[in-house]
Amino acid sequence: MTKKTRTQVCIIGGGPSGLLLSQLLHTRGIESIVLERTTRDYVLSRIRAGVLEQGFLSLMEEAGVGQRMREQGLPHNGVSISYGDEKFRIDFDKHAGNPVMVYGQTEVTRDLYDAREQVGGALEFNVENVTIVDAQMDRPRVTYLVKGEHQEIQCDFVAGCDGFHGVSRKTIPDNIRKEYEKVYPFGWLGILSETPPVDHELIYANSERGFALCSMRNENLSRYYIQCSTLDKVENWSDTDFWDELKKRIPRETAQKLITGSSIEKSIAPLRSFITEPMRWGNLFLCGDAAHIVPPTGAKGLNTAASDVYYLYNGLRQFYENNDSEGINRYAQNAMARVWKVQRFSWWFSSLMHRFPDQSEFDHKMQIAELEFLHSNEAAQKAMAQNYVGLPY
Ligand code: FAS
Ligand code: PHB
Repeated sequence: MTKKTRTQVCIIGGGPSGLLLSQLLHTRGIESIVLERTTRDYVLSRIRAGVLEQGFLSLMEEAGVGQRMREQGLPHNGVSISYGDEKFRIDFDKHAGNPVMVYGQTEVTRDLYDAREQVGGALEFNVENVTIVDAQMDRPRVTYLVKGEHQEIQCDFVAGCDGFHGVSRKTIPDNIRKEYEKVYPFGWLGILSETPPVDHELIYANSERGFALCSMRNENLSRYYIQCSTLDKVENWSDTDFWDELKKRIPRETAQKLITGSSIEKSIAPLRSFITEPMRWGNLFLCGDAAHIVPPTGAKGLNTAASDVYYLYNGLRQFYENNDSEGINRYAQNAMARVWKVQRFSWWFSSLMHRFPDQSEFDHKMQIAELEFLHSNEAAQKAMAQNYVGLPY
């Protein structure tokens, strides 16, 4: 028996994009449902982003879920960049007037799930075979299975927040969709360890042996990454091997301070730049990783999902509150304009900081020259700071 239900906005994907959109819509009395393929615990088990832009914080506050982030998040007013034993700081206060917030995506998603559940938000887990029907019509429908039972939802709009491997992007016909992709010839091996961070701010390291990143979640939870081969496997790396390699990629004076410990999570992420156009097809709107992927070097993945949510949420508000479609009609154009600028920064920073297998001596000299220029030039540091803390929405 198909249980027919109806809502205003059907959101596919219960990651940060879908949950933030659903909670923001709720604050304006706009009804939505979130359909998630896995479970709340599975979503929370994924260790991902760690740095939030000011725009993200403002959206979380507007959604009424900013309290724990304000209490437990770590505001950072700068970041360090090292090459060999050289290290310099990019001052966000001086060059951008805004800090970033170190607060893990896991905690963001937990806060959003708690908020949705507190208000009885419609959440369906373990959904299968999600299909978007009549996205071009006035009354799109979404069908899916839960425990083998067929369900159908009628709605005004569908928000495709189902990430890179979701169904939404592929609902847009191949002859309409244009995709751009750059796959990087390396990945990131990341670990989480219950150890104090090596420094009070993040350190991005370019070394002869490859990129490394020293990050954190709080005063006793550190997150480290080293560039690895795309063919590498987590099981090839003992904790000792990881720590030894990390020490060889960061400045000696930093390596001497590093407190190592057992990893509580270890994973390898591939790196790619990916964009889909258009981000809207009829009444289907793509949001976050469903529409674009950036290499994590610039900490922009989660933050660009937030700017998409900002444009879509305000467009839907305008539609429902003022019967004005201008915002949703401009969604794809507004979101995409910012996405390309973020793609550029993420590509630039990734190209600057990693060792490329086919890199010539000249290419490497160009990297070092660019790092020296960034180290010495205020205008270059200003451009870096303004991109890193987040371009305006
Ligand atoms: P998400 O992928 O987070 O969420 C999509 C949700 O949709 C998932 O829960 C999925 O289960 C669900 N879904 C998929 N298909 C579905 C279907 N057919 N039906 C229903 N539900 C479906 N960003 C950073 O800034 N820094 C980082 O260090 C960083 N590391 C990353 C590491 C990895 C391995 C990955 C994959 C991404 C990383 N990112 C990082 C980017 C990441 O943080 C994303 O930008 C962020 O998760 C985007 O959120 P969503 O758009 O909600 O997509
Ligand atoms: C993280 O802490 O996971 C992190 C921080 C900054 C990045 C990427 C990942 O650029």
